[in-house]
Amino acid sequence: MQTATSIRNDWNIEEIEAIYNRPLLELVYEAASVHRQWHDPEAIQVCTLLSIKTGGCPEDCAYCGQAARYQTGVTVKALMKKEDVVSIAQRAKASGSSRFCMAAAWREVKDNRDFDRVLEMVTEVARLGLEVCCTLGMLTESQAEKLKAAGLYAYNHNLDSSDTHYDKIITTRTYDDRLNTLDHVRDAGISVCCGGIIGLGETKSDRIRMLHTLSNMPEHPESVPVNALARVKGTPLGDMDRLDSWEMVRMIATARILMPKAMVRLSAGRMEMSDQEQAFCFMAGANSIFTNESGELLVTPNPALDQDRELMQVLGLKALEKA
Ligand code: SAM
Ligand code: DTB
Ligand code: SF4
Repeated sequence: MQTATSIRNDWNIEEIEAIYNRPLLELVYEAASVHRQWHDPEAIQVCTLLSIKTGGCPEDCAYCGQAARYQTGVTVKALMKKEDVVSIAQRAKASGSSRFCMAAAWREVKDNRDFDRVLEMVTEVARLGLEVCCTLGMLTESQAEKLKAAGLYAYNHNLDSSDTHYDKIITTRTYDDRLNTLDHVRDAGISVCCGGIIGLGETKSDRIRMLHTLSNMPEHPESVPVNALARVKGTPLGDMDRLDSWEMVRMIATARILMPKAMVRLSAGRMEMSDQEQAFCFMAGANSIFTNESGELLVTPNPALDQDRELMQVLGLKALEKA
């Protein structure tokens, strides 16, 4: 693969705006071209996402079905047993996943027995030969180091939205809290997974600002999940309008052009997309999806494994062994 485009960390807002606003097919064509310079266009990384601790979260994220303060009907579940997590990871590997992400509905990690159990899970899942990722909320430096020592490959911590829109969505923590955790992850030598959500009532300029923050990090995140809001009844954003999929395509294509090396993940929102809409996202440079044998992402529906397998076959895509 040739590497004609270079990696830049000095994008300015006007440049990003110009890319984002290009005529759609021109934008997709350019993103697809960049994609081919850095990645195998026939490969998609399938990541299994597992909620290891569900619901009852003290935070007030307006989109989230797991926040204790909203009546969403989600059943609170304590931290899973290590053995159960490891057997799900084994099955995930057997079904073609090369990355396994464990998510907990925590505001932050606390240094207690639950964290010790997560560290053991990390070690055992890593031993299976999977890229192991966690998303557990805020981390201190020493917690990031412990995760690294346990064998953690990547940590997911999203910006969620732009700095300017952030406090309309979450008030129980700040944008700087997010950035601090990301610094701790980077400093511990863990691969960074960081993206956001669109469809939260933000403006186009908010989306561009979020892409600006991501693409100007001293090192780009190795992984950029692009989520469309999965609307959950009972949350403040439960009645939002469905996001126009072309916005997803623009977001993915712009992320691909700004951060050519990153894995761009078509994350939440696939349940409401047709095969054709998803195919457009892959054309625009998305090269990963999340899946789970339960048919749920965390607490919202997600396409079944068979359905994804069929879509990949129709599009001639193969599962990437490892990124
Ligand atoms: N509690 C931890 C945290 O918030 O960092 C980790 C788990 S949380 C579910 C991980 C990410 O999932 C959030 O930062 C958000 O970007 C995304 N997310 C959560 N609910 C979502 C929804 N309903 N639609 C789209 N993305 C969502
Ligand atoms: C990410 O950016 N998307 C995934 C993963 N990281 C943890 C989570 C999406 C959650 C979707 C809504 C739900 O099922 O709760
Ligand atoms: Fe809690 Fe994470 Fe949901 Fe926010 S997104 S309410 S921190 S589980």
